[in-house]
Amino acid sequence: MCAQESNVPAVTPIDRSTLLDLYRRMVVIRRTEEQLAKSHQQGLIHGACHTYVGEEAIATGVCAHLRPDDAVFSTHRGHGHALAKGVAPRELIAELFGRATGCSRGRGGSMHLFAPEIGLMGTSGIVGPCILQATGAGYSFKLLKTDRVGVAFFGDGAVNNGAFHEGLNLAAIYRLPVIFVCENNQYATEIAFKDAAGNPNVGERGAAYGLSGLVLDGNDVLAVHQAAGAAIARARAGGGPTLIECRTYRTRAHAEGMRDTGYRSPEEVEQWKAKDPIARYRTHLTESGAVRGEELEAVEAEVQSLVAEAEVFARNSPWPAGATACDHVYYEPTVSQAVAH
Ligand SMILES: Cc1ncc(C[n+]2csc(CCOP(=O)(O)OP(=O)(O)O)c2C)c(N)n1
Repeated sequence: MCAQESNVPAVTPIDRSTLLDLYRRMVVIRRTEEQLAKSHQQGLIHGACHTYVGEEAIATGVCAHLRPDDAVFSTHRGHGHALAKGVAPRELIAELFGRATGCSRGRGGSMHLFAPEIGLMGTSGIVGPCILQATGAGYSFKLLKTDRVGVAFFGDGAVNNGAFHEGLNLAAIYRLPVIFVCENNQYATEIAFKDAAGNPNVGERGAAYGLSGLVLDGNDVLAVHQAAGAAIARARAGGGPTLIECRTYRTRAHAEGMRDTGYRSPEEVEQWKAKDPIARYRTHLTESGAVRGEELEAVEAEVQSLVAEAEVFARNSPWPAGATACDHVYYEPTVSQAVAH
């Protein structure tokens, strides 16, 4: 737990079905990522594949509070955000396999996941702009007088980018309904954040822009769920933006197939594996008596078959037809929209 966690409101009780749902969402992300890592080794994924293994508590805790009409913008490490926002494993795996049944119809691959119908407004291989896109979404939600929120997920590698400064400043000026979630996994590829930041306390930077900033244990799904819930409720009620720094760790290489030595020690990786968010949560649930071990095993078994079926679905899906290469690339208004314009 980090010192600034005193900013987090007192924990309110969560009902059993939500407790189980949080567990299931994390397990869906973990098993899907493990499958994708295997598929990458088999040559089924064309292009990069950055997994979210070790960071599942963050997307899960935040997205549990979001509605389909809230907008999420994410990064190159976006599989977990897509799944937590509601993309089905089969649509995610098919997308990474480049198939027509993928969430971006096979056009995007790992780093360009879109499902606007459920508010996944895009993941991006460019570090930083998701902060500005979420700020823009928040601006439009405010102009439209809705209670919708924009959420940006980004890594520590994005916080010394100008987009961070511009987005947080604008959101604070207009008190926009935006949640800025920094997933501080301590490294940007092979650069340690402590060597790249004059002030490595990201949550503290919120005060410099005039908005609330928190630092959380990002491997504690209940802490993330609690803090994100309060921040999202405040944003919906017109209370403005929040910056949430979640301290976490990626336990696999930066991307599948990349070397994972020379910049961090095996001991450090092992120390973080011992803080695995899913194992920790499982222990908490069973030891507190909130949920029985058999219930969690049933969830594991259900998710295992879900992901296995999703992989078969993706592998058997067709490639996009050549004649459709230009479809789904630009916005295509319907006839009535075109007339209205
Ligand atoms: C604007 C920009 N600069 C550099 C890169 C190259 N790049 C790809 S991933 C990455 C590291 C990102 O680290 P972080 O934001 O902390 O996310 P993480 O990979 O740790 O989840 C970099 C520098 C890029 N994609 N975009």
